[in-house]
Amino acid sequence: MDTALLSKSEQILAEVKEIYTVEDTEGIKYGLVKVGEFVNTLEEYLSTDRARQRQKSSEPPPKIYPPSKFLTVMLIGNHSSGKSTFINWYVGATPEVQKVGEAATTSAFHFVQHGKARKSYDKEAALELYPVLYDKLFKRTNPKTGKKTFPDIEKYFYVEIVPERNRSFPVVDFVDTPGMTDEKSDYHFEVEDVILEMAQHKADLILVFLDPRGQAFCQRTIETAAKLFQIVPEKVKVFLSRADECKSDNDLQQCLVQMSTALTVKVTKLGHSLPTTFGIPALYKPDPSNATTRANAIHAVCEDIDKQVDRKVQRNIEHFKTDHALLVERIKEIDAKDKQAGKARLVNGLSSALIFQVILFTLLLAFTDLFKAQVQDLFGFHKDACAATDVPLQTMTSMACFLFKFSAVVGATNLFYTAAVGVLTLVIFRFAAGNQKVLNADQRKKLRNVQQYLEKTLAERKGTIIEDLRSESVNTDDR
Ligand SMILES: Nc1nc2c(ncn2[C@@H]2O[C@H](COP(=O)(O)OP(=O)(O)OP(=O)(O)O)[C@@H](O)[C@H]2O)c(=O)[nH]1
Ligand SMILES: [Mg+2]
Repeated sequence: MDTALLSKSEQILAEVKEIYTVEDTEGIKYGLVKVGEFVNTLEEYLSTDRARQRQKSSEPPPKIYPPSKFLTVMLIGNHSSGKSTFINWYVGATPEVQKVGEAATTSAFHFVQHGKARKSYDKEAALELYPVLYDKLFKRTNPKTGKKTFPDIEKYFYVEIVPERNRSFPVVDFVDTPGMTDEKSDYHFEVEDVILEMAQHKADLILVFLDPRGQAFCQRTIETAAKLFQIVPEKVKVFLSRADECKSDNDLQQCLVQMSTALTVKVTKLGHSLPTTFGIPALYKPDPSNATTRANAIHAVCEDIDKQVDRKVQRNIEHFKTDHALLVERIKEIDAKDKQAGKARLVNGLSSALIFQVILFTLLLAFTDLFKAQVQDLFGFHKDACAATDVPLQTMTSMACFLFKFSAVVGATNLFYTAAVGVLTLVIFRFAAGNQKVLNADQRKKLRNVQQYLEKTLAERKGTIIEDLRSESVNTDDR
């Protein structure tokens, strides 16, 4: 990573993301996403407690998602309320990234994010850049019908990568949404449902734009905003946009009261109330040629975005710490389960094979004279010798010659029987060892490597990142 041009926040966000996604062909570093998949595979293979628990509750194996290195700011609002204009102003790119105009302009979801070079993606390629959304939105199906919940949604996703470094744009990912009108037929998909999904799974901050001119079209925006206050109240900020167009301060106040009342009514209908800090600040695009002195919240929005970036950095570190700790724990469980399974297999196998041998030996001794004679011959004692007082000594000497005599006593037929009994013993060993699986040499080696990587390399890196964050806070406080 070239860190020369990066701010500390940008650096930490990028580093945490890299920890999740790095792919190292030499097998020295392991992205946590891949480690998660590997751990899932081993848990399923060894049928650990976690895997069985999941099976019982029909839960899929957990998927690890890399935390985004961008703060996602989603803009929603009436059509022509100035959403795209705000993004263009913040990014400051020439030519502008988003199209603007008085007619309904944005009819799809446009992600505008920082990158090394200007690039555009659309359709599935665009959604693939957002793995959480890809899984939660694009791939999601209705369990009853098996049909996609949001059919063709990928047709309405675009990503614009822009190299601009103005304000905090390098760490901000804007989502420009289709302008709202009260005509449902204006959309090819359930815009509101997609916005609510994104609010839960993607957006960190949601800016709702209501413009004075669009009061007639407000209903849909107000309804959606009310629902957002119901599900993610901490993320929502409402603004009266294009405030410079209000003819007088009186008009502006009237607009604010109307909007505030409409929103309060909707939120109350949903059985909720607006946050105590709720207010609708007015904002507009600064225009040097316009001498208006009206208060403009646009700079406060920028400060708020900066604050949210700091929180995002902390959240991502927490996210990493939690995933790291859980993976270390799960790997320890896998290791313990493998050792326990290996031990159980050996004990079961050996004890069953031994019991089989003892039974076989006893039976042969009891029922076959030939075997009896051979055993007596092997161990060098006969009925007469048994009567002698030096039997133990004689037996011990004979035991020492066991192998030598064995080859003489055991003929070809007996050798065949011995082999057969040997194979049978092995079969019994294998059978008695049970179906409990243990890791093979390759799996065990990789597990050891991953464990070492997590417990040593990543643990050290975690310490450095936390230290970096601390020193950054100290520097910021000093300023
Ligand atoms: N005076 C003034 N005009 C603005 C402001 N913001 C946007 N506009 C104008 O309003 C029109 C609509 O702006 P857009 O940014 O396209 O609005 P939008 O919300 O993206 O519209 P849709 O994409 O249709 O939803 C454009 O002509 C802008 O130039 C503002 O703060 N003040
Ligand atoms: Mg637009």
